[in-house]
Amino acid sequence: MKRITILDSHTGGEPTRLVLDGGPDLGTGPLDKRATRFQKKFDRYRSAIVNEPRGSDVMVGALLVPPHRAGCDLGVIFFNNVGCLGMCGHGTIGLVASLAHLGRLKPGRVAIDTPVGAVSAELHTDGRVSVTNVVSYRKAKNVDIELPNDTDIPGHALVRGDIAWGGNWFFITETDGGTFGRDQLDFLIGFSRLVREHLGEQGYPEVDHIKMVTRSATRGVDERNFVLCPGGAYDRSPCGTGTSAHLACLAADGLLKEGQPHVVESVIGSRFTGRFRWHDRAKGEIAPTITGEAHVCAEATLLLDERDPFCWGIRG
Ligand code: PYC
Repeated sequence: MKRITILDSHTGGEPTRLVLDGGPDLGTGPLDKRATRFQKKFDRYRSAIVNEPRGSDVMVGALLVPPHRAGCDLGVIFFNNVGCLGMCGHGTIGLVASLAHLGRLKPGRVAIDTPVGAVSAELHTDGRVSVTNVVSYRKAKNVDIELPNDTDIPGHALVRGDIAWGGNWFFITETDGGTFGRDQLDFLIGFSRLVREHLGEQGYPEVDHIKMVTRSATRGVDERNFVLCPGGAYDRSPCGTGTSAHLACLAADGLLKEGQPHVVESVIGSRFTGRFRWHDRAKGEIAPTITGEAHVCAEATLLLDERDPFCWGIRG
């Protein structure tokens, strides 16, 4: 029987399962190489930890590893129901809150190595966490994606959006119609899946997250969003990497000033506040900071019994 010690948290409703002990030994070296090793040699661990019957499509795993980059205090590889993520904003907030719960972190800053670069997180005395993410930027503005007319989602033949990096690749499309309430989830999921499928066909196969933005009806909230994750689940949190990518677009268009707060609400109403500093204004590169809070919700040991036919998770 294999045992994996975990600590579960959620950040604005989006779960993070931190693996503390019993995960695969990925050796040393740069984290992108270790993430590749994880996927090539130990993918069954990923599935056992986050997939059903122990997890669900919405679960994000966080494997705590020794850092490689100089100056980093710890390293993390995030993963979900289909593979590894470059970075994860809600997951980093969950990681910091979890380590604070264990008494391993005190308020202050921590430097974290990830497969896509170093990020830094600040644990505030009130428990909120601010994550300064990897440098984010817009790669392409006003990309038109053609959808076929014969889908069961009528009236959406052309979708216009930006392609931006925020630690993961996003297609970001804005609309001023729609409340993005939970009653619209079926439409939002179906539509965004269709967009992603056609992005791949139209030359953007790297884009695996779709972010749809609308106005929020809540005073003090700047946008409401819906984010489709690579494995088909939607982000219950306002998505830290998606917010970073969107801040880069707003900054490039002059719609948000350096340091100005931008409050983002998810489809379930949880909130992050984003801000940015210019990293390289001429190149449109920003250093985004996302602030949110996470709550720990379970301390547990996963049991992996080889006699169980679903010991390594139910793979999609
Ligand atoms: O918060 O960056 C994020 C994220 C990515 C996928 C799910 N959450």
